[in-house]
Amino acid sequence: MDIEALGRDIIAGDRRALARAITLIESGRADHRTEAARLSEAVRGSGREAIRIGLSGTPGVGKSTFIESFGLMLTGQGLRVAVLAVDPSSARSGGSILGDKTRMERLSRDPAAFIRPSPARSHLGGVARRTRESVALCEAAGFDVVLIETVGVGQSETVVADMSDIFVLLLAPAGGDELQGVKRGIMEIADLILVNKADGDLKPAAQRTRSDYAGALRLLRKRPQDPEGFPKALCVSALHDDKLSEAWDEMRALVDWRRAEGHFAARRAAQARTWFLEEIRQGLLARLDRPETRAMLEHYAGSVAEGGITPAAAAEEMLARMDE
Ligand SMILES: Nc1nc2c(ncn2[C@@H]2O[C@H](COP(=O)(O)OP(=O)(O)OP(=O)(O)O)[C@@H](O)[C@H]2O)c(=O)[nH]1
Ligand SMILES: [Mg+2]
Repeated sequence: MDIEALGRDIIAGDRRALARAITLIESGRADHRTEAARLSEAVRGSGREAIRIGLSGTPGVGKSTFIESFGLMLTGQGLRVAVLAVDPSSARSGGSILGDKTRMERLSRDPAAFIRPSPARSHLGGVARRTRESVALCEAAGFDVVLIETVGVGQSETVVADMSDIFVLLLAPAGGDELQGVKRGIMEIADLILVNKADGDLKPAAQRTRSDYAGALRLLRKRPQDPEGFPKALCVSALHDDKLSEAWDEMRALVDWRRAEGHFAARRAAQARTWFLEEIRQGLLARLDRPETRAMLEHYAGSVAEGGITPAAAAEEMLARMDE
């Protein structure tokens, strides 16, 4: 494959080239990994910068509905929007792709939008790495906004926040006065909380939920990357297109402030460091899978099991041999 030509086609805005490149990135084959790394490097100099928005929320909260409405609003303003997803749970992936095809029907037909569902059947680390590289490709392809969706399971919110400029948490109106079991760690990474379904009978509950969360956000430690009034909680209705432009105004205000204050670039720099260290960690782990290393592992594991050497001494010896 001519990687340099593929990179040029992506930068020229060729959507088929972008789709092909993401398929390459999603491949687990070692030669494809090498090509994907070359491709990432080839598009690095595009000089384009999208707003990367991470979006998380539990199943049924309205993520797909929100992305469809919000995405159409943005394309209506002349912006180009890419939608990617981090969904590590294999059980859901088939269903969620199907569901999203119907729920994002209009957006997926919009020529200014590009939607790519999460690759199926993979662990979080693998999906994260592929999504992160795909985000960079979408950015190079000239998309103004890249939405990265994740369903709130386990570590996936943190992973998405680590590849986003701003992180948006979507919530549903709560019945009682409890804070819906949103973990403190998630609250701490949220830049904007949107209480969705603030329409019809649910509106009063949505407003109560919003003010509960606004109160909870005020109790959190002040972060240097926030201007006055952030993080913020708002009510929206994805189904009725209500308050979506207000939500976008808040996102833009936050991004503008962070750009002006240097936090935007600093966050991306910190993310690049994090992902580099993660690549190294993954690369070292992958070395354990090499046949000669596996054989060595088996050899030492056998000795350890027989009591011929302690686990610590065996590990020391094997690591020293691997360094040779
Ligand atoms: N009343 C109301 N219903 C909504 C709103 N947004 C979404 N819904 C409904 O909530 C249900 C779930 O919406 P989805 O957009 O599929 O939710 P999701 O978060 O993508 O769900 P998963 O993909 O399963 O994680 C659907 O029946 C939507 O019509 C809203 O703003 N108001
Ligand atoms: Mg969905």
